[in-house]
Amino acid sequence: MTTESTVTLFAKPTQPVPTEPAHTRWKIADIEALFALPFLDLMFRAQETHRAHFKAGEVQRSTLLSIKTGGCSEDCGYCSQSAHHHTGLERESLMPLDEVLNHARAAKENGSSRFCMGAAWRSPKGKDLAAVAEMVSEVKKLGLETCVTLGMLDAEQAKQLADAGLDYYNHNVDTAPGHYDKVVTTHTLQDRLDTIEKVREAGINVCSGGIVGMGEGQTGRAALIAQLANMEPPPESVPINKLVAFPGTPMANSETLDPFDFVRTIAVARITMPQSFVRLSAGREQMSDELQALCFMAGANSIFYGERLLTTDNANADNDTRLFARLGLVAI
Ligand code: SAM
Ligand code: DTB
Ligand code: SF4
Repeated sequence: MTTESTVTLFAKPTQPVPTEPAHTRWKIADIEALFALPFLDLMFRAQETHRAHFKAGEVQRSTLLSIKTGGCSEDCGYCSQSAHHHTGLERESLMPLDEVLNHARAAKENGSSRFCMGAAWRSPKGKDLAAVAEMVSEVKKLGLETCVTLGMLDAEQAKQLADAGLDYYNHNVDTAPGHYDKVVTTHTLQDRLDTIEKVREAGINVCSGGIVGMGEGQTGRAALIAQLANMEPPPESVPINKLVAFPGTPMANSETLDPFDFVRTIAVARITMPQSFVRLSAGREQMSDELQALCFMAGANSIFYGERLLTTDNANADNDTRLFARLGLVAI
């Protein structure tokens, strides 16, 4: 039996005391060092990693639909749908199934492979979850992958969604652990991690990422990426959102992030999560074609595709088609 005294007896006196858990794959300092690389060196490493794990130029496309908009009890500082902010957004009830299916059919026709349904809830109630489970199984029948984002889940709810055939659950860690309570006070990062664990245990793929441009700084971005990259395993899908500064939210006047720091975040996500799909997510509408091309160079291999995100406009779909043709990108 190992006792404290035998450990002391056999431990080398010079051995450093570990400061991070043994499973820590990526130390924050190492991620910060990636961020600090000269831009071209970082891009080169990201391309090398990307090409070792994916076919360069293949980009997955997901279409979003807000199935329940506004009136959310949570106070997330970036969100147009929080009842705590005066954003002028109309609160809507859960969208009927036939309307959801019309949107899903259009997404399929336009070439998306995944349909993501989002609801402005802290967590779903029983009858709402049953309705969403039906949406999931009906959307799947159209030959689309399914993703939902409904807030916090308990184990039973995660199982219900898994039984409906859900492919992905989106639940973002959103920002650096040390910055979380400056952004949200009505739930904790630990609440989010608990839901992610339940989703994993139910056998659903995890979609989890964050938002940059909320005053987190480069160290904060490194801590956000560390949080994701050290998950066991890392999320299969990692959306990197650039804050959409929505009028009426506390973050409406946030300082705009240097576009190259956004590209760096994508590159660092690619290097630290080599097998994950890294999604160039919110904020694409404000990005030039050239900036988006840099994001693809940095290893982004997924986008939100279609005219709308949840409550804001997405990049124009016709322009996306042209951009894919101009860059030789292939939708998968
Ligand atoms: N209520 C659920 C939740 O919080 O997980 C699902 C919907 S919530 C709108 C989904 C994600 O959208 C958030 O976690 C956040 O990352 C992203 N998001 C919301 N508003 C955003 C904004 N203004 N800019 C960028 N991303 C945003
Ligand atoms: C994610 O990471 N980004 C999407 C999706 N998951 C649900 C949402 C972006 C929302 C952008 C602001 C809006 O349209 O309300
Ligand atoms: Fe609600 Fe989600 Fe918006 Fe937070 S991010 S206010 S939980 S809809």
